[in-house]
Amino acid sequence: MSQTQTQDKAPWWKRKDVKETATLWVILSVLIGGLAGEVIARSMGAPASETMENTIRMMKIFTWVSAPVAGLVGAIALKSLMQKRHYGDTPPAESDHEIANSPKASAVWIVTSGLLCLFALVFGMIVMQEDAKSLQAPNAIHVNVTGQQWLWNFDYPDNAGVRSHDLYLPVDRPVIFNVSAKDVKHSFWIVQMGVKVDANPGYITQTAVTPNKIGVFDVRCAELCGLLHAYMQSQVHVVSQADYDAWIKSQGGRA
Ligand SMILES: [Cu+2]
Repeated sequence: MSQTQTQDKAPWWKRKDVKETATLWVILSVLIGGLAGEVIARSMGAPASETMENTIRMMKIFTWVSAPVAGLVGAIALKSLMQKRHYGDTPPAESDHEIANSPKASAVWIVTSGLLCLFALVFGMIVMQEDAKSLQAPNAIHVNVTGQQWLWNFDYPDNAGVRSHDLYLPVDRPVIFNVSAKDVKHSFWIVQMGVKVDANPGYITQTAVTPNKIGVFDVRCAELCGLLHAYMQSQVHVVSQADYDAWIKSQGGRA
């Protein structure tokens, strides 16, 4: 009894359980921020465009900013589970907890949440603005992308008649995709380039990217579109400008 009274009289930041929860909070925040950020970044593969580099950076920042929120919830939950156990039907005296009626705590929480949301909104808009840059590039090549159950068609309007099921792109050159669909809704996704846009029948949606790495990357459908949706995938070959010209020629185009 006397111990509870002494604890109650001490300011809240000097209480032992508060200090322990705070320590747990810091440890969990660092763990969540570090681990979750890495898992998110690595699960997408090495980035093959500046858009993807920006996206990964943004995901890492958002993870670090939200880690303390998850960390605080985890710390309080763990601390309660470990040291606030209670058996029987009579609730313990401290169950009538002060924080439940604290307008100050509510205000801090509402303002913090509001600021976090505002940060995510403004930051996201700046990154999206940056990503749209390639749409204005004067030297961009155009590719018409058509999704159908269950494959992708790539047409090269600068070289009429050239059509492929695998995408070929020159490195370091902006490309504008005019995306549409033949039958149902699909979603055009180049995983390692951070490009994902809906492919709707009867509409053309534009998106753009500048591939900055030579290699072979994954193209997938990201919208459940029927029985073989999971198999609706192909590849994008990012090659040098000379190899690209050679490929276009081999397909009957004039490079
Ligand atoms: Cu699909």
